[in-house]
Amino acid sequence: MSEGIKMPKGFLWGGAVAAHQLEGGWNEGGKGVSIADVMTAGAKGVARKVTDGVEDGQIYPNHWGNDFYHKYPEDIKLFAELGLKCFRTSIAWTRIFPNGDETEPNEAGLKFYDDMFDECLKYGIQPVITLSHFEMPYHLVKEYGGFSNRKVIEFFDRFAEVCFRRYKDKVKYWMTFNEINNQTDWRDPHPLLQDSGLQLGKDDNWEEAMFQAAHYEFVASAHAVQIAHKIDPSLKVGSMIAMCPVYPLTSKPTDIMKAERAMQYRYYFGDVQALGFYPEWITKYWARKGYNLDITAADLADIKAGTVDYVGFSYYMSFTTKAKDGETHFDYDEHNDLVSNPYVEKSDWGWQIDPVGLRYAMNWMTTRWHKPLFIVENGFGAYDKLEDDNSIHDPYRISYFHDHILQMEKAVHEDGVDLIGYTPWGHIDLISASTGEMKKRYGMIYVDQDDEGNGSLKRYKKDSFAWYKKVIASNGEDLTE
Ligand code: P53
Repeated sequence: MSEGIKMPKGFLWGGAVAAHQLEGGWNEGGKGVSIADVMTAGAKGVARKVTDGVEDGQIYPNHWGNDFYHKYPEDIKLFAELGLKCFRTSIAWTRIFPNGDETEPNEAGLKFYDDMFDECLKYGIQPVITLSHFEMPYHLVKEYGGFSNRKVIEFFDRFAEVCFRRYKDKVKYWMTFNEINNQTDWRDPHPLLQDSGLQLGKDDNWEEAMFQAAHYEFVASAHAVQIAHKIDPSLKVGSMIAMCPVYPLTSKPTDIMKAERAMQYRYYFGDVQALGFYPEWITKYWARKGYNLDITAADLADIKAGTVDYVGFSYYMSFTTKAKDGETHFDYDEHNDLVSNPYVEKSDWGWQIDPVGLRYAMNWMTTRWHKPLFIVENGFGAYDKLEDDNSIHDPYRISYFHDHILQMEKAVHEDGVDLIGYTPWGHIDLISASTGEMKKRYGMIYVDQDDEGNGSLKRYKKDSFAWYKKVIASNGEDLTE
């Protein structure tokens, strides 16, 4: 029995990773130090530390990743066997501009991606590329304050232009900033650092700093769209939004209003990048908070002229919120305002599992932004066990994918959502972004390595490999578990 629905011809089934989480080779080929290179190993409930440069005696899991930098021919061969039509990864900014403020790019870094993309294209796999996936050069953080500084827009523009020119014949789909709205959780220093290169002090206003940095990123992203189209009008440049729809806990009108404000707050990033202007509520919000942002008329014109060609998004989970007693502004504080949803289950890391939320989110974004969508991350982080015969049985992952893909197919076939492709996250095991662990695994391909970087680095197929292979081969029709 095949309960799935065939996807339209040319649908891009793929897999997704990010340079710093799998490449390793952190100081090879002239690469500079990135934010990810100064983040230590954390664990479930234990935050990763950020050190002031690379220090002796610390564990930096992104220094080794899963060694894709050396093993990519072997890995891409496995991706081809899986049947991938596309491969989403990022270009490590620090391989191209090691410090970020050079005027000339590093040829060895450019060559690495040329070779790696050629290896993909050899098998008919098209690379889908994120320019900045949580890893700006650490030098830009230290010397310029990351995106708190308007000057960093120029450095990003140069990086983007170099990449578009060099790879325009190999890469059609691009994204500018990974999960640009992750920083709505601005009370946590990590999203601010990963998204915007911000390192703030106790006395800074972190929320205001987030709005300012995000603004400069919107301008940089809008520039990138325009630069790409000038170089080659057929290039498609998308945004990348972390889509966790926020539900009201109950049908109490105040809960509904709270959830509405939460959606406005988490997704104004998408409004700006897809519609080309700031939503009405936000200027009132800034005024009430007394925020004074550097936003010029030229910036707003750029934002309007550089709306994205499509909306790339990640989907792992939904959120739920409720209003506090007596609340009147319904201000959303992501760090403190989320509650548990009694109707859904959670992963071992507490991420709520909600397949229907994916369909809901796809409908919501389509009606609001009217752009093609691209699911560029979706997946289930779990503990896996390598058996004595080198098999890995991961029915939980198959079931997660089954349920989400089915909802995705309904959104396309029943609701008319225009969807470019689907690239599950970490189809090969890699370093977790939030915890730095190896044992929070997403892959269909197992990598034999532990949290400290010990292991044979051998690759093994999990049960989900054969399952996803069949899904792709039937273009989404055969989802039988
Ligand atoms: P890890 C938070 C919430 C949703 C997605 O995450 C997130 C995050 C930040 O960790 O990140 C994306 O590895 C991100 C990837 C990341 C993946 O989700 O923390 O784009 O880099 O690895 C999964 O389990």
